[in-house]
Amino acid sequence: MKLLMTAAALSLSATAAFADDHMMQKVEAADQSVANGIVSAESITAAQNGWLVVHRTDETMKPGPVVAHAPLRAGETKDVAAILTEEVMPGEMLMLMIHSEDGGMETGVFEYTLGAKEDGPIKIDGKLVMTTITAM
Ligand SMILES: [Cu+2]
Repeated sequence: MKLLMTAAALSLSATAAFADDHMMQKVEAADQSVANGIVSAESITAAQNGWLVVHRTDETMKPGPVVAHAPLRAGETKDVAAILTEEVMPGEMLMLMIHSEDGGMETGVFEYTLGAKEDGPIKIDGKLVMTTITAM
């Protein structure tokens, strides 16, 4: 009986922890070499299936042209890799952003172009969910 109650308490707290994580959408990535043609994020937590979108950016922190994207599942994904479609040189800044799968014509097809609504960025309290890195 005592053991059963302990197990129940453990599973309850595990559920609560998952719920907290689920609400906390985020992108974790570090400065990295992209010489292998890949931009990596160590961990991404998204509320829905969607996309990791990699924009060019600079000190102004405005998202620029898209240079890579990769599909994301709802929940936490470790080690997300996006293939670069353009060359990125050492010292250039990149912005890794969570985009949704909403508003386009097709599910599973990346339809975003800069400024478009299709598969556009998610926002929490009006803020983009993103992080910036510098290519090394
Ligand atoms: Cu974006």
